[in-house]
Amino acid sequence: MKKHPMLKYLKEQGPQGDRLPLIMCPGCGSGQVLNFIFMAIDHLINEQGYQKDNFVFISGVGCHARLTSHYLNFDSGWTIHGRTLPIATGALLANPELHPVVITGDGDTGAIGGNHFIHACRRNLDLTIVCLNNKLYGMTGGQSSPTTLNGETTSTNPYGNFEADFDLCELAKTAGATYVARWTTAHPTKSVKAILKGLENRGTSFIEILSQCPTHFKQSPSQMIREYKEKTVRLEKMQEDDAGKIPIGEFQDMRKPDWSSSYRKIVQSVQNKTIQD
Ligand SMILES: Cc1ncc(C[n+]2csc(CCOP(=O)(O)OP(=O)(O)O)c2C)c(N)n1
Ligand SMILES: [Mg+2]
Repeated sequence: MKKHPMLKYLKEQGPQGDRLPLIMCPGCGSGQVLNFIFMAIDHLINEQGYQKDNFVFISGVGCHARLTSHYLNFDSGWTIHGRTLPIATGALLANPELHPVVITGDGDTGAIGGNHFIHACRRNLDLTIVCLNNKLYGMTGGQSSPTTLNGETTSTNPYGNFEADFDLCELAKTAGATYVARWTTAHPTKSVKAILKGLENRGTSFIEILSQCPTHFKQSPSQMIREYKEKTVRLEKMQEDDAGKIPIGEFQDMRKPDWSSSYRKIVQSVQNKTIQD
């Protein structure tokens, strides 16, 4: 049988034998998102002279984090729930030439790691953050997360979520991230392009991918993917009667100095001043 072209980026074997297929539930969107990330990285490796060692993957805890912890044939760190960004920051500061790719979830980024998220964006750290937004805490039983839409039913909101939901892309943009986009598993080409742009951007890139959890929402994956088409609208085409639809597209795409460049600049200026003095 012909092998999937991205299989080269996965560890097929581990100390306890076969690692594949992925542990995820049938129909979970995380395999699709991983494929999008690999396709973007594959392009950089094949077309732009990058090497596998230029990347390091960091994740915390959650279903999405199993991707990093068990399957990647890259340098990677499986860390603490909500603390992916401080650890990715450490990797970046230790080696500013590295490209840390943070695989995170809506809970990891929007709830427990929310403070780290806004400050990573504020600092414009050169990180690519790919957030798999399944709109709940998948790993721990399908509880509501900050991105569970108002009115949606989860294990902790059996009568519908009465809280307001968070827009992680608007938050990233307001906090200062320089590339911000939202797509879904129903938009594979756009997702790959956004991740590629994020990796190429020198600064904080936040790419949110709506990714289905058929297990906890108790829907068929095909129905959920169809709804990603029906219930989303391109940001630039949004009209008044689109209220209630989820905006998708690029929320931010601008250049400003990233943290490491600003840091190097100030170190240089202090050193020059000391030499003159
Ligand atoms: C410090 C800490 N608090 C809580 C937990 C329990 N916990 C594990 S995963 C998780 C939520 C994960 O949600 P999300 O980040 O959206 O990931 P998903 O499983 O949906 O991919 C929680 C609350 C933990 N592991 N560590
Ligand atoms: Mg989640």
